[in-house]
Amino acid sequence: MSASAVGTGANLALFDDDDAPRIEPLGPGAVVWRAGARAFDTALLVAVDQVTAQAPWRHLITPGGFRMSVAMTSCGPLGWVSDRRGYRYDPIDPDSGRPWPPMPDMFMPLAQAAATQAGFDGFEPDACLINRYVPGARLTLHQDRDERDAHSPIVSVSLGLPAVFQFGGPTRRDPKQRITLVHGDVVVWGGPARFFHHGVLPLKAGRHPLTGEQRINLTFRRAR
Ligand code: MD3
Ligand code: FE
Repeated sequence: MSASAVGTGANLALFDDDDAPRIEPLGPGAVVWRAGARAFDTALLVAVDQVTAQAPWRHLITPGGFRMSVAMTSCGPLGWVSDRRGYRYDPIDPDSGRPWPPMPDMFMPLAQAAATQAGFDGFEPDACLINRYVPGARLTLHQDRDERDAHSPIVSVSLGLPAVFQFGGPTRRDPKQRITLVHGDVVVWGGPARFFHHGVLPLKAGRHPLTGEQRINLTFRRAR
């Protein structure tokens, strides 16, 4: 068995090679930290359950009147809201009338460690959006441009079933790369990539030992 061992002398096989965290550049300002969140997966999923106990999953309605196939919630000072009035960041969960739940303890250090590793020091996210995909759910090609802070990156953490992520360029018709994001992958989108078009293809059916028939994605943003 080959393994990346941490420590000297001791036979500490913490990771199989497939599970060992490693960094892959993806494009201008975009970096994938493969398996970067793998060591915290169970704690992250417990924390997601705590958030959704206070701010349950919901299917937002786009300004065009379509129900999103992805279920969402948020935590932290700001959450993302969509309705027929448009998209915005809001400190109040419209479903409860209360502030969004706080970010669970390990969220901030993980997001900051990822950002720092990709060259974005001092990342102070004020919103964490949580997306839930079941088989067939998808996110059509879009740009994230509701955040007022254009200098901060977006950090995303994938948990559960794998997804095929589409990543284009500054215009809608730019050529697109497809990359598969698996359980534990962390991606930092900064610099020019911050405003590139992107989307998620319909989730394929499957079962993940920790999440069942779902994919959970966390995105950390500085919205204002
Ligand atoms: C590239 N979420 O919530 S995460 C979103 O997997 C969103 O749930 C996807 O796109 C998901 O807005 C993708 C990766 C991601 C997030 C934000 C980006 C990629 C990005 C912003 C700019 C460029
Ligand atoms: Fe997005």
